[in-house]
Amino acid sequence: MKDKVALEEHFALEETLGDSQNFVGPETWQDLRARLLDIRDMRIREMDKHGIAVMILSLNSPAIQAISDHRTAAETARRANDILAAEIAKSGGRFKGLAALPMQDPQAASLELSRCVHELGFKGALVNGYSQVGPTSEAVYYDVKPYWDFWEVVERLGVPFYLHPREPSERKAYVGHPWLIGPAYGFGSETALHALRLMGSGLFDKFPALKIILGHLGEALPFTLYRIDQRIAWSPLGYPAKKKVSEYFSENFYITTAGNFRTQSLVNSLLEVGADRILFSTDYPFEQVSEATEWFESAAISERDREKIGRTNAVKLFQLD
Ligand code: GRE
Ligand code: ZN
Repeated sequence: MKDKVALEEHFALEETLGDSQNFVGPETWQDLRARLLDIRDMRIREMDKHGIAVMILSLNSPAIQAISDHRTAAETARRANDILAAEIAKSGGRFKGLAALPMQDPQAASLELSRCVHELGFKGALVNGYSQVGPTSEAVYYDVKPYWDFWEVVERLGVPFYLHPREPSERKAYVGHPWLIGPAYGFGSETALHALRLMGSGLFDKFPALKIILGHLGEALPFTLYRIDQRIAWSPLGYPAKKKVSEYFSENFYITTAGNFRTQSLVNSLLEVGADRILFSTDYPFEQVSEATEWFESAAISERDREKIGRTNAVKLFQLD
């Protein structure tokens, strides 16, 4: 399939590069490092070779979210967004941008997102989970009330918010099992929990037009929706939101194939949310574009769904031309 669009695709600045180093051994790091820093050379070659017309780029993880000083977080986000905007301008339409945001300070995040959308032409935001805030580096999740003015701005701007993983905030249960903490498992369970907090808080009752994107085929949520709904309905512990989790998941969420190239999981997702809510992505350079593409092109789905997932859903969601 030609002219695919991919939207969980990362780059790094020299100063955020170190955040990605611990996930790989020294043999792999040299290559990963070069690919994170490169925007135009290797990346465009990969795109051309594998039929990707446009990549919507975002900073690596956790980057801004792990900077506990508000001002440094805001300055670094601004610098990353300006650098990305300059690359986009030189790319002849091959790249678009998702803003890095200093979520430590909801007002600064609102201002930076507005700037990125209005002045830099960005297509939305990508945030790497909870933020570490203040001297204790406490983990702050975005369902809490101080963020609702921010969400109002996101809704008004009409752009999607990509909730991307980072390592879990609670590590006690992982002690002695470091292999679980990162992208193998902890990333997904942390991000699914954050998404569930957003849904259960009633955020989408107040701001029904919000659009949240999750990678990795929804961080396993499509597989668990039925059980979550059933057990919440039965629970005496209270659930502040008006609709079922599965309803918010189908109305306010989109999921991408980033880093989850598995037909069984894609078919489960299709059965839960339908082809209009699933978008192709690779998770480059943490994944290979070749592997993502070869899997996607031959996955046992209808050609009409392949067209939607590979391109037209993204064109609509991001108003690409
Ligand atoms: C990702 O962006 O999803 C990612 C990382 C680091 C390691 C693996 C991975 O940020 O998939
Ligand atoms: Zn990613």
